[in-house]
Amino acid sequence: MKISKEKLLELFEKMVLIRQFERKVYEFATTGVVRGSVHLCIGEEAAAAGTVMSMGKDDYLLPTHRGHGQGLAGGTESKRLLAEIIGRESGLCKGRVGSMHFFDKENNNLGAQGILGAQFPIALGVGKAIRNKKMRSCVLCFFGDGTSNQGTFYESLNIAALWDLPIFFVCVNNLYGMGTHYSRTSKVNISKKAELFGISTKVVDGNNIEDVYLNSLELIDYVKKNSKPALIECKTYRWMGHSAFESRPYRTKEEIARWKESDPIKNFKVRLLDNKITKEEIEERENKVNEIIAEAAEFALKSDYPEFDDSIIQ
Ligand SMILES: Cc1ncc(C[n+]2csc(CCOP(=O)(O)OP(=O)(O)O)c2C)c(N)n1
Ligand SMILES: [Mg+2]
Repeated sequence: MKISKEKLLELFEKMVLIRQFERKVYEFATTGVVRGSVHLCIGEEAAAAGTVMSMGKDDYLLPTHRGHGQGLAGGTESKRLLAEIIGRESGLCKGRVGSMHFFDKENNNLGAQGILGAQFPIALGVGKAIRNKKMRSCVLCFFGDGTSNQGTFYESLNIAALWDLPIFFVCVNNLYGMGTHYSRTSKVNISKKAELFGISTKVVDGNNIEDVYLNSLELIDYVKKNSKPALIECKTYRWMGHSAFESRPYRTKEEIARWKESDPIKNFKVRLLDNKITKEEIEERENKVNEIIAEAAEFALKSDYPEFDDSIIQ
């Protein structure tokens, strides 16, 4: 399948939006505007945008603790997410939950998880509800490479396969769980873990958005047509530390530099130019994103904090 010019530009714009958004969160985190931990997905933009942008409007999303990009790709407004992350009343969840637990009902985003592996049994419940209601939908269940070692992953793969549940498991394999390389945590590739249960899988270059997008479209179609689970493993890399405040002592400079060579945005730009998309059309999208992020930052910073008396009950 050939991706239309408009869609290529949409995919590009979304990746740029995710990166600029995360840069703003980093700025806020390092200047004390964000309180607590934030996990950034710079470098992983294609894995987020390529998978989520292949969702249908009746599909559901379960993001991870590193989920800003997944939420934005699903249509969440930058300004409301940014306000949420800095704890303001105008935030997506009225500033009560922050970076790791935001949800967005309007965009079928059922909520990010701070507990690794909690998303799998939730996906089973959503998948079962979709089946019971005979809907033609699916749920995208995101997880990281490290999380694939949790017991809930295996239990949920087993039930998803046994009950034919329409779950699209999306692994963002960025090679590390905190400071531990995947090879030190498991002898088995993530896709092989799902294949053991008879689940269809694809392993893709998670830094190539066309590859991620086209394979996701195919797998989502398969999941919905057959009411069966499937899994995609997107091989990518996180450029930043595990959280915004970490100094990355466990990776060499050379390794980071090597992965930066396969920057999903920079390389896509080159392919867009080869696809007869002009420099001006690309810059137009970049400028649009810069404006969105500047407005989002202004909106978030100008918003009030919630009232203390109303801090728990909404
Ligand atoms: C049950 C549980 N154990 C440990 C943690 C602490 N923790 C938060 S993120 C993380 C690493 C997750 O690695 P991965 O699944 O690869 O996702 P990534 O952070 O690389 O996106 C750990 C151990 C947690 N949040 N929940
Ligand atoms: Mg990881």
